[in-house]
Amino acid sequence: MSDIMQIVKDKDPQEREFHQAVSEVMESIKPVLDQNPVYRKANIPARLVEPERVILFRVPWMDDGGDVHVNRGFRIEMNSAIGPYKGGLRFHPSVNLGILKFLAFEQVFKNALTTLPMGGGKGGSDFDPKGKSDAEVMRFCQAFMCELFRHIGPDTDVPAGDIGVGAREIGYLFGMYKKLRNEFTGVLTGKSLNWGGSLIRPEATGYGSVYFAAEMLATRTDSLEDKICLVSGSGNVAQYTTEKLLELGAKVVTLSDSSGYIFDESGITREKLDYVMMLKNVRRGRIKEYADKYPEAVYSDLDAAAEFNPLWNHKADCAFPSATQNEINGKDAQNLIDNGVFVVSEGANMPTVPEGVDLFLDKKILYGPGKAANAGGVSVSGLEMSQNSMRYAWSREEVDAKLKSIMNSIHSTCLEAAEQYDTPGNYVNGANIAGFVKVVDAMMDQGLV
Ligand code: NDP
Ligand code: 2IT
Repeated sequence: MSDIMQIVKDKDPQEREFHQAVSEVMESIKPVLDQNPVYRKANIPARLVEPERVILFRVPWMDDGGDVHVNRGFRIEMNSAIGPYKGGLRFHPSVNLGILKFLAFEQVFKNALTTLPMGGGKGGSDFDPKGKSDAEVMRFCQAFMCELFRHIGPDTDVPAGDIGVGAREIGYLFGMYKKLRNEFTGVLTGKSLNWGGSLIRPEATGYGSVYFAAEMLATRTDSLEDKICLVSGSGNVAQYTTEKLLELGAKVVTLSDSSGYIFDESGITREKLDYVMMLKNVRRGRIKEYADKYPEAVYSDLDAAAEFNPLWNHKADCAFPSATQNEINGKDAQNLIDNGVFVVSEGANMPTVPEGVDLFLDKKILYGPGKAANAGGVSVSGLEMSQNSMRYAWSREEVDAKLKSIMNSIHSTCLEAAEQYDTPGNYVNGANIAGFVKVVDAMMDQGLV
């Protein structure tokens, strides 16, 4: 296993997030490889860490003032053993190959856990939608799709949203795809309802992360009722995590963006959440304004270089990191535990550094890693694909019931795999092992391709 990590690091020394994601999976699957020598004989670990295909392209676009800009576009087609490549697009200035490879790698195992036939992929651009006009975002999306369209398709590769890509961007991307291909197909998920989207897709990641937390609590005959919850982020995942927590009787006291966070000890009510949704989704404002509107809340700036993030340093029962990777460092993990947090359900992808993960496991808290806890989003994307193929739409209740049942199944699959390999209650090992076995068995069946 140290060999494979050495190979990965030697090949791409700068891809730190990718090394982090690979290292965690490789650690979990050691006993599976020991018990199944055929996997090593087929050199499965080396095949898993090399994307099937990487597409990197120039995206030239013009701003409202007539100036020309050039961004980088990417699509990582990581693994198609169990279905077409599937995974989101991220538009954020921090995007690079290493970040997208980590996300695509995680996506392979996550998608395998959903029980739906989806391979793994991820893409995006270092374009920053913040502060851009709708017209600029549209021109960027069109320019991006002018290259991406030749690589994707409803049975080949089906992108969706992620950070910086929501309903507005999916609309512009779909419009250009349809024009270029002269085809109306389910080539993207997260579409708006009146042209092929699925009910509950916007809600799915946040709702799923809360359903997963509820399942974890149920193993200790406990529930989310009256639990105090810390939520980070204020985008798609954070908003619907908060919505479902409110519905289940929990109290949410924090939200954040990359500039700062609010602490509202009295709790974020339905009315306050409606304000956040308008602020973030319509006005595209900053979370700071929440404290102007609701003076009982305290706003603090966040400093990414600080020793710890004060958002994770409040008395609480549960934490729902829903912003970005590595947002919980070792000190934050210790602060969470010291403040009484005993449930962590990851809406974001890889939000906890390895030192924090080890601490959570060591202290036996209920810790749902992203590839299990946030799989609700891609699951309903899979359901959107099914509905598009059937040219049919399920009701809100039907999709929500399927989402709930998928999250329950992911939860029990993780527990069973963890138990089978002698680490009961370890959802990290459970998710990595169960996802791994499903994908590599398909790879073995399909031969050396
Ligand atoms: P959004 O773009 O809707 O929201 C992202 C939120 O996180 C914003 O509040 C943003 O603040 C904050 N954020 C982003 N980058 C940083 C950063 N570097 N530092 C601090 N805060 C940051 O994205 P989503 O809600 O869709 O995604 C959030 C997380 O959930 C990501 O990790 C994503 O990969 C994951 N995820 C998303 C799924 C989905 O269906 N959308 C599915 C599964 C996982 P600001 O506005 O200041 O940038
Ligand atoms: O990380 C993720 O699972 C997503 N951004 C959603 C992917 C999808 O295809 O819906």
